[in-house]
Amino acid sequence: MLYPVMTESRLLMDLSGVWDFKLDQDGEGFEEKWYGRALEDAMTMPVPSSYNDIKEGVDFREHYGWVFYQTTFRLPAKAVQGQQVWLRCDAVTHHAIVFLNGQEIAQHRGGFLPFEAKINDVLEKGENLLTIAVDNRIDYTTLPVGGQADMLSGVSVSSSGGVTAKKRNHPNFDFFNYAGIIRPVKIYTTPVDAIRDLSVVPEIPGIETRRDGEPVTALLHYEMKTEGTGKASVAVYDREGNQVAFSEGEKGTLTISDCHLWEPAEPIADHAKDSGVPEKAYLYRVEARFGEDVYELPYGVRTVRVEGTKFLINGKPFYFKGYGKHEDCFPNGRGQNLPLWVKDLDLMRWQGANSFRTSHYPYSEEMLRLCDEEGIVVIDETPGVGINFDFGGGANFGGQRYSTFDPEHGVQTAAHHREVLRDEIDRDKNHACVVMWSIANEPDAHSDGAYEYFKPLFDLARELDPQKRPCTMVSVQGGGVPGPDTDVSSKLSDVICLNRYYGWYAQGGDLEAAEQSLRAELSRWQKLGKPVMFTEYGADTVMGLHDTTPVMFTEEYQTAFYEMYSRVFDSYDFVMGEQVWNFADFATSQGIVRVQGNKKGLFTRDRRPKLAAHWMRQRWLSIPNFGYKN
Ligand code: GCB
Repeated sequence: MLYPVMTESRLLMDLSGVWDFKLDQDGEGFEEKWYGRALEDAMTMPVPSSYNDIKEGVDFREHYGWVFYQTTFRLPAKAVQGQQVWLRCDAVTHHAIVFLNGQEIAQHRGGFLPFEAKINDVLEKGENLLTIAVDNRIDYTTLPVGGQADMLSGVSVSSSGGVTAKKRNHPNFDFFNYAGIIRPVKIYTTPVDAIRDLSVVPEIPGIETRRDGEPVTALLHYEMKTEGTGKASVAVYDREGNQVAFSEGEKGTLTISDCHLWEPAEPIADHAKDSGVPEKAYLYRVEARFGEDVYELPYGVRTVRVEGTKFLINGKPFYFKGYGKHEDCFPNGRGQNLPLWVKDLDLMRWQGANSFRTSHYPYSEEMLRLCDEEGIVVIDETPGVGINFDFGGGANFGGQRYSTFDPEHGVQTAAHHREVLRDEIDRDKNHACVVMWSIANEPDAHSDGAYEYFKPLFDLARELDPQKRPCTMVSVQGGGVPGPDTDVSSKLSDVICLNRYYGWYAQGGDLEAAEQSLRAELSRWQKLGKPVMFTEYGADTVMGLHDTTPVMFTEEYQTAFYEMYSRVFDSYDFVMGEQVWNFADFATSQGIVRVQGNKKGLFTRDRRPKLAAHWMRQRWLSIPNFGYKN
């Protein structure tokens, strides 16, 4: 689905603002048709934002079920006359039903990807009443997965005899289940004959043997999807606005000679002198025309490929330095926060990092556009998290021991997983920053049924992605002896991505033993001959806790932990990346192992650096983006 932009043929209106809002605590909103008239006794609520922390009290934070959002708008008649008019929700978490003037116009499952509906037939000339009902319930059929008891304090249900005061969500994942209209709601127009999709695939002959600085010719293979009739063409413009390539037809190849490649940015050496737009993250403007319709796309030209144990960007071995992250802040929750995201990318470049993973769901399109512009490399993850009853125990706290893929009692997410993967690739396929798809985070990759569940998803990703990026699934430390023999990612993933907590959840406080286990495991993966990277490793650290002996939870322990892991990574050539857990502290459900959230950030939730952030900065500033291990 194309990101909506304003062009000479398209209008774009953003309905962000303060909307009316009501919790449907007694489950009567649909029966009473709240969507058919102005919400009674409504309160104010910003859009976009999660609602949980905006208003005070447990009723908001722990709400279970539906809420209703409402606003009104009028459209300028002349501007929409003779045009297709679309309403687009960038993300509503997790399940949405949209009503316009009392009529249902869209339903959507999944909280992190866009959906849209054509609204011409329902639009009124004067005021329009828009209502979005949002459900935050998660269970065995949703992604992320909800269980029957909290992952972090799962014992509570069985040891309390099953007594709970109110129905609640039980996330089978370690981040707060923020909900609401978390990204903007927009209206856009297109002419009747319109471009519906555009995909652009780079090919750079000779890139593998090119020396830095040598001129390159790039071929861009493009394909448009259109509706109606019209003449199609695509032009490419450079940063100065010069046309550098042109082709006619809905499908074709554009040739850019002396092409500027898109490359990950260098760290910012001097913030005051930095222009902000890294020279290396070069973006062209691709302009597609069909009849009267014009659509444009910022576009970076680069190639990505795995060869042996190397991850090649533009034919050169890239070393990932960065983080697992979250879209998380106070009080917006997972709601769009442009100042924070720009700040985060600046902090990354301050620290010498070059990448992050969109753990554990697709991030906002605004963030990906920023990463294209700022030269930050992204591993794009689906919301496939919590597909692991052995680890999270979502189904098993009553002692049942159901297997994750048990046809009757296990997860029922396969069809939805295909749906989100399809939509995510469709949304993000043109981003230069996206270099790999992560099909799932820490699924049960050891049990019977894992291969059968995941193989079709890998096949689907490889079929759907026009750029054929590498695919991975992020491996959990659990479910037997960690290593390639039991983990199906060894068969499926192009890059082995490991989340490891030796020295924290295992061998906590004993970094010497942790180092031995880490080395032992790495030597097991080495035999596979695939690239290996760490997508999580970290220790909870409460800012301000110090000790002369590095003990758990102190800033000294976090630093010692990262020193140990870094030493190990540096001694194995096939380890081609390190992404710490986590960029910043973040909110989680309540539980006995979380003190107001997960504290494994290098930065606090309000982005102050812990001791280890400075240590990591020294390390990463000395590691080049390319050729670190040759
Ligand atoms: C993990 C999960 C991540 C958690 C992290 C932790 O393995 O992938 O979502 O937050 O561990 O801190 O426990």
